[in-house]
Amino acid sequence: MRGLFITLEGPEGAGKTTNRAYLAEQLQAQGLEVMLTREPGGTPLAEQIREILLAPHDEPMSVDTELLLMFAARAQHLAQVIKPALAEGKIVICDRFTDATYAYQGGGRGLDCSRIAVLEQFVQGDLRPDLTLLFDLPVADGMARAVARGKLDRFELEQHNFFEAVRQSYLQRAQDAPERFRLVNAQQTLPEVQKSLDVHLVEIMSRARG
Ligand code: Z5A
Repeated sequence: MRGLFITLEGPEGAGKTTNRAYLAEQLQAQGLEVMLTREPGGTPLAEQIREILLAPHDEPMSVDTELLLMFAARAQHLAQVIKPALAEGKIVICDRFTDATYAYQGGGRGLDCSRIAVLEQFVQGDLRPDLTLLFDLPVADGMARAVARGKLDRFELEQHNFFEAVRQSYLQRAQDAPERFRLVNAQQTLPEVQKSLDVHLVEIMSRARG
């Protein structure tokens, strides 16, 4: 038996973390086993890599270093958490995964996506998310939410153009793989966003029950 691998994606302040908990509650209320996790991170070692990635440093981090650290954390996360949970038949809901690498390191930093694809294959083999909810909202709205929340990390200190490229990259990926992506309008109020998630919850429940 293999579980279901759901990823949540989107730019800053899109509400992934907030809605991750909502999705889990709804699924658990139906008796389904859910495991919530996030990237970069999800294991003690991968969380240490996350700290290196998110903290501002005096020494600039090269784009290749950033890319390799993302995949190093992912390799650890897959081995320790994601693959075992899927093997136990759980629904894994992961806040960001490899689409974020294509959006941030590819779209935002301008790395050639073919290099990301090589690492994706190396680290993941054939494993890909079954379903990806893309929480989309204009950059200015997401940044306003992130700023209101407090101290900004190394990524959040980037400029508007970077985030616009990230958003466009996500939207392009969703357009290229409509069978996997579901678009969520994250600009709405939280109750409206959660209401719009109901249709996706029905799909997740039906797929989880096979
Ligand atoms: N990154 C990368 O570059 N490459 C990769 O491969 C991966 C990641 C995996 C850390 O990710 C960084 O790593 C991230 C990309 C990069 N860059 N940044 N920054 P993260 O997911 O941990 O960090 P994040 O994107 O900054 O998450 P976030 O800002 O926490 O966004 P969120 O989880 O989508 O939003 P939230 O925390 O649920 O909500 C933000 C605030 O808005 C909060 O105060 C909420 O109460 C509020 N909120 C949420 N929804 C609403 C609505 N609908 N209306 C009003 N207010 C709302």
